[in-house]
Amino acid sequence: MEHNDILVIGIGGAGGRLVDALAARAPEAVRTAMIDTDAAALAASQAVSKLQIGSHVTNGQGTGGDAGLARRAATDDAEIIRGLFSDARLVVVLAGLGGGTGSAVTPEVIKAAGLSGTPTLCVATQPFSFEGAPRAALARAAVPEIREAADGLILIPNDKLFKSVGSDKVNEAFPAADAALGMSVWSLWQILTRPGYLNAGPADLAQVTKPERGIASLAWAEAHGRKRGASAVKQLLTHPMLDGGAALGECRSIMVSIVGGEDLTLKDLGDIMAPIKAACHERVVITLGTSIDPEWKARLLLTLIAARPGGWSGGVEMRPAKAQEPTDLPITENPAVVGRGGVQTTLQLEPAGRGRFANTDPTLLDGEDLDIPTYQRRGIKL
Ligand SMILES: Nc1nc2c(ncn2[C@@H]2O[C@H](COP(=O)(O)OP(=O)(O)OP(=O)(O)O)[C@@H](O)[C@H]2O)c(=O)[nH]1
Ligand SMILES: [Mg+2]
Repeated sequence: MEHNDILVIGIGGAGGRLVDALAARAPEAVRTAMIDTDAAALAASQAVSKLQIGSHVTNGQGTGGDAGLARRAATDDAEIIRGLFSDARLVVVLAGLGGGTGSAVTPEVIKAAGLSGTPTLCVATQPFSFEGAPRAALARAAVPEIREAADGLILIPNDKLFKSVGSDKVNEAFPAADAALGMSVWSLWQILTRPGYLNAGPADLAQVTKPERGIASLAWAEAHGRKRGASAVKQLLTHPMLDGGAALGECRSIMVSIVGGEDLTLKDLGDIMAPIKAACHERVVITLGTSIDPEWKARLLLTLIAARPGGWSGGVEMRPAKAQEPTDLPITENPAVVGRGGVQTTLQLEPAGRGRFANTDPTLLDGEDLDIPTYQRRGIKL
């Protein structure tokens, strides 16, 4: 994949800031766009292409959390949105769910990309718990729609993102969180466009992030010095985004990306991969991609994407969108469904997730979180 085959689009205020954080890492390399209903946010953006939508419904003021208004903006200006994708081979959409524009325009942009035949990966943040119920509801409503339309979805709960940046001060934590996320997306971009000897392509990325896998999460670690491999993997396996690493035992498919300098050794790869493999389920499919960049001499950036069938703590929890492939889960058929040759419709149960255990430490047994109902852990539809 060429470096300009990937178009990165930020949607709404947060999406725009994430794109800027990414572009700050690789100013000339990344092809960027921002779509917003807010003229001032667009003016502040560093994106190469800027698209103001819905000016007749929002007057360029943003939607103030009104998803209906944002949806109208997107449908009214669908034609110009479609124009963005013309020669992209992969569209990466970045947005903050919980705002009007981010929540309602993101699914529309992804659907439009799909109609033009362009695969999409969406990386979206979920609102802080202190932002309140209406924003949480907007974000929750957007997720199934995005899961339905996107080829891949990675969800980043802001509560956990900010826990990972090591600063409590608002004016430090926001730039640091956006920079960390921008850096992780950059590492994926780097792996796809500048592969090393161990390659991971868009198909591998889609395998891990496709909605049928569950909810994909992203964690990262940067390290330098002689023991950088061991140090990076230690950080990664205690990363808040991976629920401290314990939940990896449930993930059946992960992707690891390593960006390093020309001094990256096989020993570094071994130091990194052995503990990751040990933390995962014995039948996990691991895809490893490396990228060598002279700028990363004596340093390395480790990024891991893992999909967990029941979702992660602090985020949206749900059953897998569709039945898992037979190789993924030990129980693949429900005898009640297949045995009598009839068709049983799926009960429309609320996604149970960890329910009232959502904010507690998982009760782990053999890598399984017993706070998640068994039918959900096994991917069984009732
Ligand atoms: N990580 C991160 N999250 C942000 C940032 N700014 C806002 N958010 C999150 O993103 C959500 C949406 O906020 P915005 O992006 O400002 O909203 P919008 O998409 O522009 O939507 P409207 O302005 O309501 O039309 C918020 O509820 C926050 O949870 C940011 O700089 N970084
Ligand atoms: Mg806005």
